[in-house]
Amino acid sequence: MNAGAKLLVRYLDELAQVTDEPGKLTRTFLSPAMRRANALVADWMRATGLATREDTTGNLIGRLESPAGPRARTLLLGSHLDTVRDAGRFDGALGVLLPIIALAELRRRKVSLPFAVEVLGFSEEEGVRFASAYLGSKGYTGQLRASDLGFADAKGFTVRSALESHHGALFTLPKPAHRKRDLLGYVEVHIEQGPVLEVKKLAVGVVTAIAGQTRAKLLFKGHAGHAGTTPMNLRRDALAGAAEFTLAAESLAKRTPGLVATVGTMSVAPGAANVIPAEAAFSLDLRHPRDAVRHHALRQLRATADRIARRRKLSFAWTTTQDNAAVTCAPALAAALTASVRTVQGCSLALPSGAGHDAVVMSALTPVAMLFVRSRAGLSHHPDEYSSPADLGVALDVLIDFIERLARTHSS
Ligand code: HGY
Ligand code: MN
Ligand code: MN
Repeated sequence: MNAGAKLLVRYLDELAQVTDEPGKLTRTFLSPAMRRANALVADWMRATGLATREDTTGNLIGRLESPAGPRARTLLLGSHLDTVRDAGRFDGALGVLLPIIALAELRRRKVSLPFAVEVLGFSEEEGVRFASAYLGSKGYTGQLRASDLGFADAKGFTVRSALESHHGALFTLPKPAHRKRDLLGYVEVHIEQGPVLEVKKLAVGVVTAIAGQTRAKLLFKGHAGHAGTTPMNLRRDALAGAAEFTLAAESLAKRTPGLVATVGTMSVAPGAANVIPAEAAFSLDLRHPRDAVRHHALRQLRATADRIARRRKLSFAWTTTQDNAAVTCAPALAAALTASVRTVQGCSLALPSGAGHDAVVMSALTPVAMLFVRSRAGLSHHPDEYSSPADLGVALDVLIDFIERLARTHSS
């Protein structure tokens, strides 16, 4: 294992100890653990010669100026530092830490870059706290909207109140961190979170496109009642309605190639074993590589929910909290990344991403490309998420080769 990969493994392990939930890895938007994570990663950035700052959306930014001067364009690298609940230690963190080590290696080799580099640690990609993902990269690219600031977490804090208490100042919607013409592109290294590279026995691959994604909050409302005395035909059971909808979403996805549907959270009120549920509030996550298929599935599921509500005499509400179109990676940037993969790995593989990534949001500001690293058993969003040090070493060599390749072909 090369020295860079060894250091990367150490960084990943150390960062994985920074959590809001002792005994498991959980770091959510602007939490105490996120503050500590930003501080730790900023130390590593500064040790590599990057100037660090945190923007008003809580993103950590490490910047390496170019000897070519302030007019040089900038290459963006990065990923997210927040995690899902009980997460693995690679999702997001890998894409922030690996570029830091790649830049340290280029400095050791005394490689002078004709462009500046920014390593980005986004403050919120998973959408765990506010059910709306990408708040970090939306802030960085000037795509945060007033409607994003109104989402509330489980304790009733809004995005706006969380941001203002984090910084102790009023929050104003940020402008894009850069002008399009000042950027060379955004490259994100990320674990595949799927089985393809493992099946193909490859350490890394290059992403072709990222699936479109819709997330929504759904609410069925019925009527509480006595579980022992209320006849079945007189009930207005909100949880039974939500369960019927969940199975309908699953069966629609099973019969629609490429569609995935997930109900990941469910809360029931009043929540007693002997009371018929009056309310069932739950989430829907719907994805497909083609937007037309996803939009058609959404129409079908809304109609299904309305039918269930009418038949069970329930009320129903649907709030879309996120809707991202599918994104195609920039061919020229992906081709350069593929050339580096071929140089290091001997061959490359192009594959789509079913998972969402900050690259989706970054694509509005600059061309994007992604490098995937093999995930053992395709497992992710789980503490057993794993990529081997050997594969991490391959990814590191690919990014180093890619940056040098860009430097050769680019004069600012
Ligand atoms: O949910 C996703 O696709 C990503 O892990 N945020
Ligand atoms: Mn994730
Ligand atoms: Mn991720």
